[in-house]
Amino acid sequence: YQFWLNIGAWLLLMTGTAQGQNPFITGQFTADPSARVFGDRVYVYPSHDILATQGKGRVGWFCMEDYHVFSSANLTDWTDHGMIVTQNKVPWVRPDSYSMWAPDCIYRNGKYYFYFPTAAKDTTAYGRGFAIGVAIADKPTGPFVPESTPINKVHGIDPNVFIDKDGQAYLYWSQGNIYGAKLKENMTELDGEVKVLGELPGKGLKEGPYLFERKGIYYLTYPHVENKTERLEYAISDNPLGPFKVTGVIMDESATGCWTNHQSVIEFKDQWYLFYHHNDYSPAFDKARSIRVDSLSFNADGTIRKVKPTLR
Ligand code: FUB
Repeated sequence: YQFWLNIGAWLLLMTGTAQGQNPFITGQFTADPSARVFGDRVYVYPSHDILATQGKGRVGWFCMEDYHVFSSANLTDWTDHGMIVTQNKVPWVRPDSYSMWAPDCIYRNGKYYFYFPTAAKDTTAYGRGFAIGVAIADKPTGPFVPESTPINKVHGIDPNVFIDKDGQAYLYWSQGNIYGAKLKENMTELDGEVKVLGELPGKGLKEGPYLFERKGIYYLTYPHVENKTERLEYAISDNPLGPFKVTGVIMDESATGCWTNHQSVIEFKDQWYLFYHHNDYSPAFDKARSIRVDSLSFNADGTIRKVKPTLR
């Protein structure tokens, strides 16, 4: 039965939508889109969902072994620049893990820093095994060279990096709750203590942090699940490390029944956008997801207007 569900999902994916519609990437399953504006293009660094088979990943669960990057000058025509990092080439990864989960990428001083979580071989040092690594490139499309070890003192998933106007960089990640710390100028080491970020809702899993700044307000966005599926929420602060005050919902629980959602926010050509995912191409199996984008807007007081996912 699962076989026929998978075949159905693949057919939907390969024959997907016309360009310019949601989901906007066809030809492969994508999730956890981290969008960035580099120059005059938008680059999207998503996770890459594949289907686990006996002996490769855990059947019925997430299965991810590499990352691709996509770019567009108009958010309609997308180019797949190919695979930029694979678990086989990362020296500290557990080779049977297939858990290259939600990544992020940022530019600093002529280099592009790609952050990714995955299971580490060294489970003594990294608890349940999830650590966060960095791969560095001269161009947004790579080639990215992974560092030989993950970032020291960071245990968790879903890295996100923010560079403030004063040049200070911050790393955020999740492990049940959301954590943040300053990064050194080299972008590969923490600089100072790890902080739990403020008064986020106590109940339920919070993951996928993505921080952005607009008109002096720091917005910490994150998926939060209390019941069955994740809701995109946000909290605000006047400081990148908080304390943050829970402020509202950006997107309600998934309309398609996808357990996860995961967001990023950019401003491109004077318009704000929310990137997120659903499982449109695989309605019967929500570990095969597809990334989407919709416009985002703000009220006069800086609060975010709720986004309704556009239909296919
Ligand atoms: O894609 C695997 C995990 O699912 C991500 O790391 C979470 O944010 C959730 O989307």
